[in-house]
Amino acid sequence: MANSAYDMSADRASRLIRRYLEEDLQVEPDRASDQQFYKATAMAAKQLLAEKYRRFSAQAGSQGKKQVSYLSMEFLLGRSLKNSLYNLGVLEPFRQALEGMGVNLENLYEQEPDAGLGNGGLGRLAACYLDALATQELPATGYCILYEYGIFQQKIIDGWQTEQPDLWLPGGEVWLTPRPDESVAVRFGGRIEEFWEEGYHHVVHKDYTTVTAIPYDMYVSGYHSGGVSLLRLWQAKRPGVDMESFNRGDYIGAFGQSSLGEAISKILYPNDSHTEGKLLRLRQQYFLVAASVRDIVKRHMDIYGSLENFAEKNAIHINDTHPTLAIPELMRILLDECGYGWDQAWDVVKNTFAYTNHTVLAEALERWNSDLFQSLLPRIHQIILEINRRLCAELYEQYHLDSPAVAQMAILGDHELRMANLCVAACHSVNGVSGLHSEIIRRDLFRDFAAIQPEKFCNVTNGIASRRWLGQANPLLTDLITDCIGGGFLKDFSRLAEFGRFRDDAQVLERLAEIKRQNKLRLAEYLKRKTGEELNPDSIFDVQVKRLHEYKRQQMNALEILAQYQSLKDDPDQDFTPRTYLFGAKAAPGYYLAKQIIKLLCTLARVIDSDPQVRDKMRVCYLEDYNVTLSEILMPACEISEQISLAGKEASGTGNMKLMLGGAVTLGTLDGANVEIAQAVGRDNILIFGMTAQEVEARKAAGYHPEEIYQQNPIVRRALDALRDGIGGETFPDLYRSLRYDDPYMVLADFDAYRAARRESERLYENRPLFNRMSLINIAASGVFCADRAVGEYAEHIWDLR
Ligand code: 26W
Repeated sequence: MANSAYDMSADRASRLIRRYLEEDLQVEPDRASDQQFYKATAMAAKQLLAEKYRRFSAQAGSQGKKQVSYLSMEFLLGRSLKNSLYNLGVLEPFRQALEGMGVNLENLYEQEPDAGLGNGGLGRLAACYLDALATQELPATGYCILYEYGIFQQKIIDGWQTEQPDLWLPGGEVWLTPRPDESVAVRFGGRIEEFWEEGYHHVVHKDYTTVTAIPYDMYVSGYHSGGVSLLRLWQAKRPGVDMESFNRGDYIGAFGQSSLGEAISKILYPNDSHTEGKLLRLRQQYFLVAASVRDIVKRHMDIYGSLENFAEKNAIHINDTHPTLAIPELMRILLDECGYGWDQAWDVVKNTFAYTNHTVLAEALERWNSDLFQSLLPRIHQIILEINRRLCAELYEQYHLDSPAVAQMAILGDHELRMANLCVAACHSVNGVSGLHSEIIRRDLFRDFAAIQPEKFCNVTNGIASRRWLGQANPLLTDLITDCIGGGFLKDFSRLAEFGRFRDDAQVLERLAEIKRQNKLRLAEYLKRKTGEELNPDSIFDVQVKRLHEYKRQQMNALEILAQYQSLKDDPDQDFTPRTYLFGAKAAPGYYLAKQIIKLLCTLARVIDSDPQVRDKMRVCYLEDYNVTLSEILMPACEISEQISLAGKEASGTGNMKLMLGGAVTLGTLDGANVEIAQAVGRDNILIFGMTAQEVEARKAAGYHPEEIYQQNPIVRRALDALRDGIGGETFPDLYRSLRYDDPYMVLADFDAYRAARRESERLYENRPLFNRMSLINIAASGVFCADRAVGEYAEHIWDLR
């Protein structure tokens, strides 16, 4: 397909921007603010995106191409202006056009709020995949909810996280195109009546409440390709008049369906590791899938006029279990609205759906109370029970499994509906997000299913939108690589490997070091501007950025900082390379221990900073409100990438990939994609420490007693005692008790190895040519972690698109 190559001159860009300023915003260019210029430029970009999308989708439609629908409760997009101009290939003409009007494009970027429609890894992954799908020219639609409030903004007050609402639409809405004509009605509650008539089974849904789903479209352009992905975001509105009530003569009731409907798309649940079982969350989930499945069916019918070839032309992807109800919803449409028999409908469903699991934490596996579910979604409940009945019968009769096995695999158990089991039973493909994680799924989480249907299970290691973190966020490094190997790697990241040839080129290594320094300075200046804090660019930038969770072990990092501080107090003259410890993390609002860990980090920052003996050697910096935009400044400036989760717990990680791409050396456990990073760079170019997933299991089986380590290890004991007795006037009793007596994530077991690895990283860093060489090798090996590769694997092995 034709390249994006717009015939875009600075003149035309200028005319576009002026037109939006004058006609839409009613302001003369010489009087417009940066905010108005941002909006006009965004509208101009949106026009180009929409035109390109129309061409792309018309062509895909006319060629009868199979479509991917990516259902996800989260899309963590960040900002769109730079990405859109960059991917459309019109950045330079727009820059020039704005310059001609006396406006600096970089300043306009700063006007845009992040679209924070996600919590962390899962949501950011979905956003990266839209970019890669478009670049690969695979026709794809992402479906999500148009949350009025995205992930909360984090304010640290006196060391404690507080949450503030993230009202992103005032600046984010310019990217959205409302499509009210494609609205969909979604039904909740009510009751089901069934009867037979003329040999047909009829199902009638009565006394339900209707919520209208209004689509708002966003576009994500591919890079140097003709492809554009659509992201359709549903907004909930109660319909103006409820015709059922109206016709019953309930005039007031007809208008008064409260704000319940609107509440559905009000806010993103800020929780990424614990299911809450809340009714509103279930409403959100069904709202998303009912609107999306209806939309997919409608678009299919528009082209083909029949659902006979639905599975042949549609792949629907379920991003973790949150959109699972798309499965019974499609069954419902086929059975109740299209007159399909059960087996025929089930065939369509099975061939359509694929599921990705993103977590093995038991508390994150979704289960719904069966009664609550039945009252909200009576028909969907019936269908799930029938799926379960048939599943159990098949497991007994066809696979001859015993009751305990069947009870494990059943969808209904302990009066709860288990979403993961429904996904595994119904989908033709189940994948994990790294080699290790996919193994754990097969051997542990879903072992009974894997035993009978091994062919269903596969792995697709996560990937990132490498162009965003390299081409856009790290222009200096992009230039260096381009000088070395030419520019083609941005379209084909496997070519990044060619950069590895320069690992012993002293000049290139020196330039690389200088670029890192520039990126560190850029971060330091940004922080100085934002917070007044000053960083020492000559210190090691050691970074741990990700959601705050015990399994990710930010507390282990904190404990090591504390131990090192104590050690420097004892022996101020010891060899020690100055180090800046950077943290960025949001904690779920109700996760108390996580908030205490933030408080500990902030306390360490304060105590160390006010200690003249140590402050030039160590500095802890807690970055408030870590988000996509901050990560774009941070990733290129980092030297040591902390990936220290308890082995077996982090499904993949994607920050690890972004940091590696920026030239950071990973200091981590053999968990998630770290395993594959180690394979890609070789053991000499990564710092691996701690127990393996197998060793973790063995240690647990043998009985793990952190108290023994506390008693035997003076460094651990001293650091822990300080948590109990006080640091800078603060005590951390809950953290102390948790680590000493319970330590569910085995911080103490890995502590010595972690400390040794940290010291080893200093030794490597002191040998700068060697460290620069490691850095270059990491960059060169990161091509495989590009999302282009990952979506290529989904397309070929799971969606059957090629
Ligand atoms: C129901 C509450 C809830 C919400 C979100 C539970 C679990 C989640 C997500 C599945 C958590 C998540 O973001 N998982 C992360 O997914 C990334 C993308 O695959 C992985 O890289 C991370 O390792 C994984 O933690």
